[in-house]
Parts: sequence; structure tokens; C-alpha cells
Amino acid sequence: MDRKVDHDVVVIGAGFGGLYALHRFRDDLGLDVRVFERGSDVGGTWYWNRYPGARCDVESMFYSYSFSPELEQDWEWAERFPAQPEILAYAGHVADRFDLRRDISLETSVVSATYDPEYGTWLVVTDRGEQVRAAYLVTAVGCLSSSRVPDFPGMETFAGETHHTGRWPHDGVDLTGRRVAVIGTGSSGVQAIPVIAERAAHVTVFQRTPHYTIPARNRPLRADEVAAIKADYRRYRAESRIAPGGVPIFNPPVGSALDVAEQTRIEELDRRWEAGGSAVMMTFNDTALNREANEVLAAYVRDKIQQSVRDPRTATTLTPVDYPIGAKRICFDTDYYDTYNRDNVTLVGLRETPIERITEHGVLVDGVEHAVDVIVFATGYDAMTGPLNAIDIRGADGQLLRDAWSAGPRTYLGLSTAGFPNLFMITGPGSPSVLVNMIVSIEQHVDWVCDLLTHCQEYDVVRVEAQLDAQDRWVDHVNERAAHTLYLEAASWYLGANVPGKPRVFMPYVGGMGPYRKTCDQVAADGYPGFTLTPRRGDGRPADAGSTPGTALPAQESL
Ligand code: N01
Repeated sequence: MDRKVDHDVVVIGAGFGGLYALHRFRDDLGLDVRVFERGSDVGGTWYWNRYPGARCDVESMFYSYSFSPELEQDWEWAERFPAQPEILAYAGHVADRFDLRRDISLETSVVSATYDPEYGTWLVVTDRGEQVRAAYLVTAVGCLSSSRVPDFPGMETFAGETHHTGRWPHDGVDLTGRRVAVIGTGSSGVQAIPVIAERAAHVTVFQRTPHYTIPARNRPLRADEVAAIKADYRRYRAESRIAPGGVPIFNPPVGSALDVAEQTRIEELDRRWEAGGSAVMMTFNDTALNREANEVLAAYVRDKIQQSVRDPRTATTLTPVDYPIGAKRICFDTDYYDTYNRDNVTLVGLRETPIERITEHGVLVDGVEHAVDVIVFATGYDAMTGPLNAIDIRGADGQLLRDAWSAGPRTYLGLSTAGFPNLFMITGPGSPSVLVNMIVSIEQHVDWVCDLLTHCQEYDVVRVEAQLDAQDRWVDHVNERAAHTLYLEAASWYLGANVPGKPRVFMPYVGGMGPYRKTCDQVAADGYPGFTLTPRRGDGRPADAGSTPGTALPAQESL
């Protein structure tokens, strides 16, 4: 690439997406790549989420890169579900092993990125005042990296400590013998509460919506099971790439929840409940689609809650009743419901009586002040669009991305958005991302962008832009697929419902990893229909820059 640029590609973020993008773009395509990362180390979500109990709920043997057979053979995972320190160590190992650190600027946030249509470059400005020009901008900012603390009145008056789970201090927080409030009972709260309860003098949990949670049954990995997977890793990886969830299917569904014989239904559910992890959610093939079928699974989990929690009032408060299981992201826990049998744990339901205010000494609900020393906000994220909208990204006509998306994100394939040429989003809205194994999703996106950049080099294309009509069709398709599921029946962060004023749009693509990959591969094989590819003109600028009429490559059929 010989445009007047400082770098061929700027990548924002050095989490799993950014690390892999750097490796592929630099080491396979030979491009000059610069990565900006706001943390003081690599690792992204696993750099920030250091709360007690933080752990991934995709199994470690599959929540790992597949691009290097040597890496996957060498790395030894300790537990079935990897804990945050282990995943962070893995990210660090990858950065060292592939010599990635030399192209990553840490503790540097990108504040703006502006596309210059004249020269076909992105001008990227950081919070350190650095300005660099790049031919391509790739965002690997994560889907859940804009942490959110609700605007509770009186926050500034609290005399104790406050911490958000996604911004946990790196040297830890000593909760021993302290009174702790945990606000929020999504995946982060569900993981943190049992661990905090073991140390704290008292934990008061503030729950707005009860979440469905299933035992993870985490345990150390056995040498024989690791050896068996490693012996066949290539096959498992190939399976993961085409599986709907991006992981191999060990427990396929037994059929419709409405058709299987009662005996089979109970035996299967019990067996899967004992196995732990995602197997329970996979028991039937229609629980994501049919409310009656969903109710079979939901009722089973509700029974488990009633059996686990001794105090009937607490059990009732913990039991979700008014939305389908899986419509809010399912949680996987270790001893979550048992924790409510401890003497030092109190549950405060907020459904009828929300938090009135934070006081100097604690949390006020329904006229009762719950005195605490520490408040843990497990209150989630401005998901998917939040991290992108936080940067002033300006497209070809000067429009800000957040304005272009004011009614909700609009992308073509979740990878690209009209009006923002040469910008690619890793696991952007409109792609499977958060609904599947993120690492499989990341590898697929980065590989696809690599192929596109190779195509651009081959055909001397200097500008790639999603076409509006292809984007409209993709957005319609994403919405239409979501409308056939039960996902729309819960107020979830998938829909932006957790952020006041955020447009209610179902953001990820529910079509599954395998089918989505097929679509993307087909687009590549067909010469990128739905994208306008503009070749270079004599002076290196895009052919349609300035007053020169556009000479896009032969019109391609749209999706
Ligand atoms: O955030 P959440 P999270 N007053 O948005 C409550 C991934 N993840 O950090 O449900 C009172 O799920 C809110 O209540 P409600 C995973 O994808 C993965 O837990 O909106 N409460 C909810 O209970 C996950 O889904 C892993 O009614 C308020 C909680 O705060 C995603 O990250 C581990 C409130 C927020 O739950 C986010 O999970 C951790 C208010 N004003 C996270 N506002 C693993 O891989 C919000 N809440 C295991």
C-alpha cells in the first residue's frame, strides 16, 4: 500500500480481536499495523473484568484461538471454565509468542477517527494528542466494554467504596469482614455474589429482574480429557466453525420440548443439569422459538430454584416468571442459589420498589436504608454500540457514526456500515458476536477482512464501502430472524433495554455462526456484492475522489 499514510491499518483495541487482527494483518499480509489500547496491558474484557469469581462460561478448550495448532497444543488450561487470571495470562502469552507488543500502544485511547474522502484515509487522533493516518480502520473495541452505572440519586454522597465489576481495581479489593451491596444479578453479579459472600461480613443483593441461572459445574480438567481433545483438536475446531454457537455440540437436542416423552424429558434434563454448562439450554430444539416449549425448560429451572433456596420468600423473589428462559442472557453459576441460604446474605427485590437513592451510609429502598461499606455495581454495559459510539467516528460526508446510528445500529454483515469506507468492525452489531463463542466469531471476522484486503491489493482497490441497499436488506434480515425467536420478549441488553433512551433494536444476529459464516464466504466468493470497491487513480487517491466521477469495479449483485 503506498498511500500517504503512517500505517496501513489502525486497529482499536488489543483484546482477543485486536491481537488476532494485528497478527494476521501484519504477519500474513505484510501490512504496517498500529494498535491503540486504552488498558495498560492486552486482554480487553479480561484485562478489565477482575471482579471476584470472574470466569468465562465457554469451556476453555474451545474459548481459545484456533489459528495456531502449535499454540493450542502448548497451552495448558487448568479448569473446565477458565478463570479471568488464566485467560489474561493466555492473552499475554499470545502477545509475546507472536511478538505483537511492539505494534501496540498501551494506555492510549482513540478519541476520534475521521475519514478523508479526498485521500481515502482515516485520520485517527488519540487522547495523547497523537494523530496518525491509515488506509483502513478496524475496530476491535469489544461488545461489552462500555461499563454502565445507573444514575442513582445521591451517588456522590456515599461515604464508602464503589466498584463496577467491569472496572475492578487491579490490586483487588479486600472485602473481608465488610458489608457489601451488590446491585445487579446478570452474569457478573451471579458469579461475584457467591465469592463475595464467602469473605464479606454481610452481602445485600439488590435484584431488579431475577435471571435464570444454571450450574456451571466447573472443575479442574483431567489430563485424559485434555489429551483426547488435543489429539483431535483440528476436527473440534472445524466443528466449532460451523456450529450455531461456535462450539462443538456434545449434547445435541433430543427433539421438541413438546414432543418428547415425559420420562425422556426428565431424564435428559436431569442428566444435563448434572453435567452443567450449556447442555441444559440445548436439551430441546424449539425453546428459543416457541413459548410453550420454552416454558418446559423454564419450569424445570424454576423448580430447581425452589428446591435450592430454603426461605420461600427469597426463593420466590429469585424465580423468573415473566420472560422466556434464554431471552435475557443465560447465566452459569457456582453455588448461586445456595448462597441465599447463608446467614450473611440478604436479597432485596427491586421489582415493585426500585432503589430510591444512595445515601451516605448505603442504599435506600422502600424507606429502608441498607447500611454497607462497599457498593459493587454489577449493572452491566452499554452493549455493542456503546464502545463505538463513544469514539467520534466521522464518515465520508462528515457524519458521526453515533448520529448515523441514532435509531439503532445499521451494518452490512455486522462488518461495515454505509458512509464509512474502509472501516471494519470486529464482532459489530448485526453479526453473531455475543450470541456465540466470541473467539470463533473474532477469528471469522478477522479472516474475512484479511481476504478482503488481499482482494483489494490484488485489484488495486483503495476504497471499500457498504452499499446502502445491501445494508438495508441485511438489517431487515437481522430483524426478521430475531422476530422469529423469543429474544424480543425480555428487556435485555441485546435490545438496548438496559440503557434509558437507547433505541430498542435487537443488535446481534441470531442466525448462528455456521450459516452466518456461509453468507460471508459467499459474499467473498462472489466478488463482494453489496460493497462498492473503488480502484486507485493515477495519483493514488480513490478514483471517485474530488470531482472525478466514480469508477467502481463492475457492478456486483447485491445480497
Ligand atoms: O450485566 P447485565 P453483566 N437498578 O446487563 C441490573 C457477559 N458476561 O455485567 O435485568 C437495579 O447482564 C440489571 O437488572 P435488569 C455476558 O454476555 C459474561 O452481568 O436490567 N438494577 C441486571 O441484573 C453478560 O450477559 C460472563 O432488570 C439494575 C444487572 O444490573 C454480559 O457480559 C461474565 C439497574 C446487569 O446485568 C453483561 O453481564 C460476566 C438499575 N437501575 C459477563 N440497571 C461470562 O462469560 C441495571 N441493573 C461468565
